[in-house]
Amino acid sequence: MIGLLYLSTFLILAPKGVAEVSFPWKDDFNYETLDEMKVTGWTLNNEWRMSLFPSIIRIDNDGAEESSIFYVGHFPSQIYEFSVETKSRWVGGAYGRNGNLYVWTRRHFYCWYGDCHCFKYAFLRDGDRVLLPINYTSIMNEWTTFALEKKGNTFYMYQDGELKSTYIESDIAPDELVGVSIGYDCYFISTMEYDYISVIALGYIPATLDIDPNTLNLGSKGNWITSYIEFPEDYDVNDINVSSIVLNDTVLLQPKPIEIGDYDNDAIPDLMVKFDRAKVIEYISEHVPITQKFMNIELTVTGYLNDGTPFQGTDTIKIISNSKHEILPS
Ligand SMILES: [Ca+2]
Ligand SMILES: [Ca+2]
Ligand SMILES: [Ca+2]
Repeated sequence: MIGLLYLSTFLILAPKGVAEVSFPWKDDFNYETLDEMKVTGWTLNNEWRMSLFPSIIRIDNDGAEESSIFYVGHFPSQIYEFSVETKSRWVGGAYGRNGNLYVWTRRHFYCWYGDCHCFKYAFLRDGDRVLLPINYTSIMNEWTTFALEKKGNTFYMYQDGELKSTYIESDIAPDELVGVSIGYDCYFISTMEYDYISVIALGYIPATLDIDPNTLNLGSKGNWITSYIEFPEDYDVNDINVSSIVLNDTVLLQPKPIEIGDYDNDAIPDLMVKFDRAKVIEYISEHVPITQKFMNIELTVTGYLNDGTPFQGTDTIKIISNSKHEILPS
């Protein structure tokens, strides 16, 4: 049984030196070797039962132990809403269970699959299985996608793009995504192939934010903090409702100047907005525990498009405290 113990172990043992992935994230299993896969951050549980084909991983279950692959601890923080999808097919053994799609959050784990033993769809929360009253049949050698989406506190379960069921999470505490896995938690003889697994962050557009200056002296007197906001493809900074822009949920932007240009010459338009430097310094002084003369802090700019879609971007700057700021013991 895949248990919470595994998750805590993986969180602690999450390979160091593997870069945080950006979104949307998709792993197509284009690996030559399982070792190559592990280098990118995958943990393989009983890898001797796994094999790679062009762009596919095959996972055997021999009826004695589970086989599963984990990708945990590499996603950016603060992803509370997401869509996770995998494409699988049953190619051997008596038990063709598609999906087998696990989502690990900070507080829970979930799994969505078609249960061919009971001929029903099934949803797991923290190991408790709910068999859905919807018939399910595996068809050998046929590819199918299973997707699990969380929006607000509701999970949406899809097969091949068709909504099959929903589940409302009763634990309303913010719960960020920490990883995904696919594979079996049970002891049936089965061979499954997986074509890809992908994760999309929902809820906000992940903006690229650059704050200028890179180093902020808390004793300095300049007028502004400048921020440049870029959007990923498919989104347009022209659609931003500029009056909604706010820094760290607190500091409103200056009404002027606001400009769309390309200050970093990467052919991606950026929206430049400015914040009152004194207000940003006041915010930092009140909210950031100053433990050293030089520190890195994160600043986040959020806002909405005219149609209400939220966006968010974070940048790290260095701050230099001045004599007015008492340095707390770290
Ligand atoms: Ca593939
Ligand atoms: Ca910067
Ligand atoms: Ca640009």
